[in-house]
Parts: sequence; structure tokens; C-alpha cells
Amino acid sequence: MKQFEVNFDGLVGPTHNYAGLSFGNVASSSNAQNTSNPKEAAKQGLVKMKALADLGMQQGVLAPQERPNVHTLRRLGFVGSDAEVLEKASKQAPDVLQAVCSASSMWTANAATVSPSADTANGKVHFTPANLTNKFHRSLEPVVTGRILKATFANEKYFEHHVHLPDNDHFGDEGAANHTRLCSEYGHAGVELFVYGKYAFDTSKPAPLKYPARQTLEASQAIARLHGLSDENVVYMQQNPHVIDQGVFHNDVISVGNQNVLFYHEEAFFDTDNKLSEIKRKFGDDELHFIKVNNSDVSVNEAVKTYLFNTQILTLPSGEMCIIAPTECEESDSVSTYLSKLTEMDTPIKEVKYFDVKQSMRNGGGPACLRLRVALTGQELDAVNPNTLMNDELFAKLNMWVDKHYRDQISLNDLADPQLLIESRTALDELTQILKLGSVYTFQQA
Ligand code: SUG
Repeated sequence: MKQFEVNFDGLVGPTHNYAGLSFGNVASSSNAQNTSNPKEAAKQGLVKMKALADLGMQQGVLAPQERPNVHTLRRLGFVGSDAEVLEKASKQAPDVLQAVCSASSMWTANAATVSPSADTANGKVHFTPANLTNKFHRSLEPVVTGRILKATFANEKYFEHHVHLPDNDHFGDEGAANHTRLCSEYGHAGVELFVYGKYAFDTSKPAPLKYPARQTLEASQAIARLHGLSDENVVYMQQNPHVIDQGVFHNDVISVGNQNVLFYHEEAFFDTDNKLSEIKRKFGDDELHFIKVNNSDVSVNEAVKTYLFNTQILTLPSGEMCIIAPTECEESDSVSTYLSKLTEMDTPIKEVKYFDVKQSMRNGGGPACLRLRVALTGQELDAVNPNTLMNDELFAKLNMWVDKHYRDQISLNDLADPQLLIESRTALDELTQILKLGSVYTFQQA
């Protein structure tokens, strides 16, 4: 049976900017107010997608969202023409305007949690968009994310789509950023790891003190129920509250898994030894590699700065694994030394490739944030909307599309420019035709 892990990367939207919206995400706060480069950002993302396709990987694209989100401004009481709504919001509520302009849907690791058919009770691939309740700007994503996912994975014979969890901090869900899956082969049943930051209902349990825990245990349990996962194939692990307080706002900033490899920092988890034993027991007899990085090699602070764990671990067609890392890792002495040591160790990881995704990194989004992993069988892959799969032709088309519609620079003052809204909608309307998504955007449905 053919089986694949397909990475669906988020295309960076035309309003990419630095607004400092994510308390607890150090890069987002420290780059607030900087001028952004949307065209460069989109192209950096496309280069990564194309490079992975060229490595022989299956690579997909997920469309960005409509921003500025004028519909939300109207819901908040701003009235008039679109230009008047933007103008009033910029005068009366500039922070709200910035939030509704965020291109944060590019980080598709937060788009949804996905369970492959080998793990689910009804043998379908299950998708639940993340509600992202912890951040206002991100809480605006799930409805349209659901439409984009349905337009990409439309065939009901293979794909099942759920509504996002109730929009409340008790069920705060950040999608695949707090979920990973270990397996011997992508098409075999695996162990799904759900990593939560806090308990929602029992506040006597450990929780971070300085920064928010965005994912709750209760949200993770709800996703496992919705997807029809068996208890024997699920492990719930708590993130170490102290690392959340050091800027590890998602688990994928401190650990990453692929097939039989779990790559993690020694401080990543709470109750680590017990949880690793549970994973081992549930994983069964096949070979399993726990690759632990010690503080003496890379500190938590350096991991947050360089995104050593926000790397993609890919299984190449040769069977060897390769790490896709941001250039920030190459520029750090301790991390680059560690990574070259890692490729010599007795693990399946044999190669590191560095990519420049600095535009995204400045908002706290590394290579792994930019992608949603979907493990598929050959038949399921054939049922995916083929216009969303990367190849030479789509790469050329999307680069031309970016050249045609994107600005070189955006500063926060530009967000109220009604022309930006027109440019953005024109671009997205054309994109839905390139990717053959149908009318997924609210402005197309009016
Ligand atoms: O949710 N940053 C995103 C980064 C998401 C990274 N994703 C993963 N770790 N999987 C966030 O904090 C910043 C936007 C701004 O400040 O303009 C932002 O939304």
C-alpha cells in the first residue's frame, strides 16, 4: 500500500505584518511595529514548498484568509462603506484593526488537528479546525479554515470534517502545534500525542504563571473523541509550565516527532519519564528513538530563539530522515554544532537543510509552524484537490500571482488603506480560481 505524509503549507497572505499580537510569543512581541515584506514572505514560503516537492515529497498549499477582516469590524459595530469601516476602526480602535489584518493563517500547524485513517474508528481521515481562542486575531480563523479544508479534502468517502471546539478558553485548541504522531509507517496505526498546557476545570493542577497556556487537556480529549481514536493509541502529555513561561507558547517550539522519532528538549514535558514509558508501551515492539537535547547542549532560551524544534523532520524517499531548519539554527553556534553532531548519531536523521523563512520567524513562525501534516494512503492522496498540490507549474503560477498582487512593504499605518483591502480581495479571488477552491471567502459569498 502506498502511503505518504503530505505537508500542506500556508501561503502567506497579502497583509503580512508585525503587530505584536501574541503575548507569550517572544518574537511577535519583540518585532512589533517593524515594517514587514509581504512579497518576500510569500516567496520564502513558496521556495520551501518547492524545495520539499523537489526532494520527492508530496507538498500541498493551503490558501490564506481574507484580511482585513471587515466582516468582524462590522460585527463589532463599525458601519458604512468598507473604506469608512476601516477608517473608523483605525481612529477608534487601532488595536482591533491590527488584529483583523493579521496574516496569521499562514501558520497552518495551527489550522487543525488531523488524524489519519489508520488511527480512526471509521477509517476516514479526520480534521478539526483549531479554535485558537487564546488570541483574538487567531480566533477569527476557524470558520474559513474549515471551508478551505473542505475545499481541499472534499471527498466524503475518505475525509471527515468536524466543527471547531466551543470558542472558550476551557476548550482552547491550537491544532497540530500541540499534537504529533508516532508510527512505524505513515499508513499503520500510530500513537497520537496530545500535549496540553493546562487543565481547564481543575485549577489546582500545575499551570504556567507568566504566559498563557493555549491548549487545554479537555480540548485534546474532545478532539480524540471526535476523531474516534482508541485510548490505546493516544497519550496526553503536559507541557512543562516553566518552559511556557520562557516563551514556548506551543509544544512544537520545544519538541517534534516523525514516524519512530521523538526529538525533544529535556525540559519540554512534565512527568517526562512516565509519559515516555507510556508512549513506548503503546508504540509496541518496533524500534523507537527518543532524541533528547540537554540544556548543556542547547538552552531553552536558545531553542526559542533559533526554533531548533520547530523544524520539520521528513522521511525522504530514500528512507533516511532529514531536518528542515530555519537559517537562525545555522547562525547559532550551539545549535549548528548540535545539529551536525545529530546527523552523526545513531538515529534515522542523517541530513540538515536550512531555509530562510525570516519573515515568518519574526512573528514566531518557523518551518514547522508553516505546515499542516496530513498522512494519506495513495487512494486518499488521489482524492485531494489536485490543484493544491505543488509542482513546477503551480510554483510558477503562484510566484507570478504574488508578483502581481503583493506589496513589497507594509507598516501598521498601511492597514487602514482601503486599497489594501481591494488588492487583497482581488488577489484571493484569483487564487481561488488557481487552486479551484470555489467561493471559500465571505466576500465571495455576499
Ligand atoms: O499564534 N504569531 C503566531 C505564530 C504561530 C506559530 N505556530 C506554531 N508554533 N505552530 C501565534 O502566536 C503573531 C502576529 C503578530 O504579532 O503580528 C502571531 O500570530
